Amino acid sequence: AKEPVRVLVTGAAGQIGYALVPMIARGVMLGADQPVILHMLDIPPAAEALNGVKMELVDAAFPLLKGVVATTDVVEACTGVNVAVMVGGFPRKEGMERKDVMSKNVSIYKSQASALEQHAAPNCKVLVVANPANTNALILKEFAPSIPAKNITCLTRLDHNRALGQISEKLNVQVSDVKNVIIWGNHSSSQYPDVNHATVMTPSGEKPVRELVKDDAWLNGEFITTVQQRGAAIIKARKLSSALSAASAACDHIRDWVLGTPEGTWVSMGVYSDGSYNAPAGVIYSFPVTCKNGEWTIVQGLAIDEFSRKKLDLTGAELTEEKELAYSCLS
Ligand code: NAX
Repeated sequence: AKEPVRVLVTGAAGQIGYALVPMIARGVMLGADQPVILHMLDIPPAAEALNGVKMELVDAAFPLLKGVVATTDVVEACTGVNVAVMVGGFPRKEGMERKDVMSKNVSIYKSQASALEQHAAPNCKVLVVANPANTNALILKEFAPSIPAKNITCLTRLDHNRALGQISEKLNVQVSDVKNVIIWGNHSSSQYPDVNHATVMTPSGEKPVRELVKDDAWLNGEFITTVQQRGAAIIKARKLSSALSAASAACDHIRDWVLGTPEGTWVSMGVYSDGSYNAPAGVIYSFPVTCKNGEWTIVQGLAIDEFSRKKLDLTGAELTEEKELAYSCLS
């Protein structure tokens, strides 16, 4: 039998946490044959709710779940973890300045970076979900210098999956037949959902999405804004932000990273930029990646047209600005 993998979920008493922990305990993240031990962290005001989640995990009697650590102590939470999903953060409240929210999250991610660096298992893989996700991940990277930069990522898979969903609805095809959309840049409304290399499997083979949709105005307009603003549309409808889709995307992200992407398929991940595609280097930027043996690689050589170039630059500039704002919170 396989050794259990320890998976940390921060903000585990929140709504994404509530959707995510049962998925992990059922093997959705790491595979149906992979035992897990869940580490759940939240802050003291949420301690009682966190304990309630732990009670429900016990009550669900998940065969793969070999243990649960529910704590408000960051060191206990981080000790020995192989995978860390960072969902906890400080939300933007009405009337709050962007800089104040950034400042709160910078201090959270700075201290959690140190705890992970000192106490997580070697080669721990980190996924930041909490917003501003790219910049929280960057802060985590900066303050955990002994964790390889390759191990620190942020979630743009929800945006990627939303783009697949929109194409599938538009063409009335199965979402599993659509692939290779790309989310470029920031997980914010400046992100660029790109379908220029996306395809659909049809009875007569793989066809480009553009050829099948035959509506460039929609693809260059409404499609992009729908994906960019989907989070706001969910809040309007549910009076709560996306939770089950975010949890599912977090599982997809880690699963593909650990177990690999299928041949010929790429996914979107926020990763430490090396300047590929002339994106700013030194920020966490979402790229198309393939994964093999637990490592991601940016897909190279894709053609970027003038329309796309502008959008890649715009979201890159926003990330550079966020980085500067985050650094100004440190001093
Ligand atoms: P909730 O407010 O329901 O849950 C957040 C939880 O984090 C709370 O239980 C809170 O007590 C806890 N928390 C706060 N500070 C903490 C700390 N220092 N250490 C540990 N836990 C802490 O929010 P939820 O809807 O679950 O969303 C969580 C985060 O995901 C938010 O930042 C949200 O903006 C972000 N999202 C990111 C998405 C993405 O695609 N990257 C999509 C969904 C979501 O909006």
